[in-house]
Amino acid sequence: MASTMIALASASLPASLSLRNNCKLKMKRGSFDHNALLKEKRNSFIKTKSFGRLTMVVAVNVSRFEGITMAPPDPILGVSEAFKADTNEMKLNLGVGAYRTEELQPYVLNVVKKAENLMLERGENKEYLPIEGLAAFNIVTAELLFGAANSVIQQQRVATVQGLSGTGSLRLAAALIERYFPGAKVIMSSPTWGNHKNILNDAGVPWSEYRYYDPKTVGLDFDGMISDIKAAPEGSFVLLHGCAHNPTGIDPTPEQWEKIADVIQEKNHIPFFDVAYQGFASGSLDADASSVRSFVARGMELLVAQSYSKNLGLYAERIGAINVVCSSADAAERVKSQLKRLARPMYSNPPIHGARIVANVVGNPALFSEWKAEMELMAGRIKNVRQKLYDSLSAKDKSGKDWSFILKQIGMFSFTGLNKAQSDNMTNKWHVYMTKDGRVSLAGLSSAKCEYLADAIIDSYHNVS
Ligand code: KET
Repeated sequence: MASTMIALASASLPASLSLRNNCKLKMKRGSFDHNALLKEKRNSFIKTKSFGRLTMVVAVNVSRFEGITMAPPDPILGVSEAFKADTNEMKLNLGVGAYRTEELQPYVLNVVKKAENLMLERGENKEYLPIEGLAAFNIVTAELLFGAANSVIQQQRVATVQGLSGTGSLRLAAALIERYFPGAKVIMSSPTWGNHKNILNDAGVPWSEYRYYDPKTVGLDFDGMISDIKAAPEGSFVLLHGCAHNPTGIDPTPEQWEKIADVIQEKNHIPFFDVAYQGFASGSLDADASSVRSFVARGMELLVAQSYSKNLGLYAERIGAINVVCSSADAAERVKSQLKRLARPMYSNPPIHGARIVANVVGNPALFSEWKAEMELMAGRIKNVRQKLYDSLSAKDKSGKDWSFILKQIGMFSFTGLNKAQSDNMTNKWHVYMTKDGRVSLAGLSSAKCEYLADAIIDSYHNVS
């Protein structure tokens, strides 16, 4: 914290000195207001020193940022910080959704390494990208999402802008909603990824929740979801997880998706998809895009934020995109121009490295099929530990509790149903780091640790209320 030293009074100089915004000490030749100084001293750590007729006032540790309070740790990324600080050797980080190997090490995909080698060989430069990002990336990312043969692509009805991964793309979409649909509400699932609320709050977009998770069935509250979407003001944006719903791991069935689309169309709502796990729900990139594609096939206008953090393991490269499907190419062009206008003062233009990796992997048939195989391996490893965790829980828990909901969930996570106190016990007693809503990232679990995790869950579930 900054320290300030101020000469307050000298024999010859009258002075009027503002120490803090709300305090002024007036002085005349050779004298000054001791009472005011004493008062200020009490309020702001001021010390005085006298040297004959010269009085020094020393203000220590007075910060202009004193009014700023400590922010709480982030509910997800804060967990990784706490994990790092733990020295227990049994510790497990099941907080953030980040893929680990069986050895619990971070994983850089082989196709990513190959794409980076290609980039080095080509000696590409580091010039600024245009505001909308790398053209080759924007083409392949929309194709990966909608399918290259999709009419929205053929008819150039998609405004695609490269974003700062999923979060930055969602933030750009939120800024577009705030500017061009003032007062429109975003409705989101209860629960949802915690950052959705932060993103909309910071963009000044009003939001509310629709029912999604039913703790009684540990499944989807489909009727609640439908009636809440129906009840939302006409023309609301409906935030939907394209696949592998975070944190519940519960997705609507294809038939349920159709009904959701029906209600959204009836109410003139606009679907707003968050696709952060394409490939991680089923292991197939195409299957995981089917919800979005079925809405597009109905001719609906919609928004889709994409992320390559998980499926290409490009977490820190911050690569993703916002896609706005419009009813005409002309509208798409105008939307794109406004997305660029919103991006320019926020971050000017996006980073190039991740965009080149994606463009190289998706745009190169050999690397693309290699990626799909690696994707299946990652998704498969998670399915294995999911099964093993279920087996361990069922074998060890003699209470007769049915743990089969774990097998019904998909994607990187399992929503265990543990409450905050039980999740605290997982961390404090068992050194298992997870989010306080009871979510564990199975992508951070190895087969070797399944039994240990099952012991921790059983203890927390039965012995902590
Ligand atoms: N959407 C969802 C649903 C999501 O889970 C994440 C990340 C993102 C978007 C954004 O990811 P990005 O890295 O900006 O592309 N979720 C994990 C990490 C995080 O919270 O930032 C998580 O839930 O653990």
